[in-house]
Amino acid sequence: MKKIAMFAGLALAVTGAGAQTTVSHYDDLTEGFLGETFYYNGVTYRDLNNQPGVFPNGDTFIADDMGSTFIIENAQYFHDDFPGWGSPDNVLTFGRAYVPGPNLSLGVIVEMWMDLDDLASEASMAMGFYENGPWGGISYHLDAYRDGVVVASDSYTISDLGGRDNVAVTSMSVSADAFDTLHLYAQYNGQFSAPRLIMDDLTITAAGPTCRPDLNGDGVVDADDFFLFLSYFAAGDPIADFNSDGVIDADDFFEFLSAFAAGC
Ligand SMILES: [Ca+2]
Ligand SMILES: [Ca+2]
Ligand SMILES: [Ca+2]
Ligand SMILES: [Ca+2]
Repeated sequence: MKKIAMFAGLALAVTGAGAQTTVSHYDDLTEGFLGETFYYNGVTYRDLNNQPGVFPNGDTFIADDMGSTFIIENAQYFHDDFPGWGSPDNVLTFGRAYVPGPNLSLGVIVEMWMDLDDLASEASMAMGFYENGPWGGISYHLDAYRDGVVVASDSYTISDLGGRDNVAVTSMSVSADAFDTLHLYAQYNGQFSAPRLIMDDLTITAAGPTCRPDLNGDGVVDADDFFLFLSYFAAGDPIADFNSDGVIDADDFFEFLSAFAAGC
């Protein structure tokens, strides 16, 4: 046990020193349509605007009404108006349309998913949008998932202070030990909604080396983790699917045992 604890301490030290951060600035891409799925900088963007929903005024829309194409928009004028926000000149936006050249439109976001090549511990994004009427009260949400389970969330509610279509900026961020997928979506009164959004500088910090059999995350692989695995296994908890094949069976038990015996 002493040896295992020592190695765990070493791994944590490496984590602190070596956290690697990647910023997706989109500025090396060409303005235009990217399609319904695209890959950039270790992130697969997919399943855009595949949900029906409502607007605050009661109007409704159906799936794909809002367009399901990712778009690189040259937003030079926006960057001129909000110096320090994002990175000139390109942003990522959504839906059906863009304005060629330095002017821009703010596309429509209902939802999208971002699959990460590598486990991450932090993610953040710069956001530009319209606030007040007719958008007031819609909220943006960013959920981080690990193996299909939400492990961190952030949200931002659009103000409703009078006037309409005022351009504003904000950011959202999530952090957890490790996550593999991000879900960005908009809601009004618990249903999907469709505000406008441009985003820039998606910033992802890689998760440190993980010690899988350390189930309780205390940095030591010991009997507590063994009994924790047994209880997940008995309960049919997805965490007990140690080989990630969607089934919890004896293979998972033996795979956990060998990882447990190997330590970290
Ligand atoms: Ca443009
Ligand atoms: Ca940019
Ligand atoms: Ca442990
Ligand atoms: Ca399994």
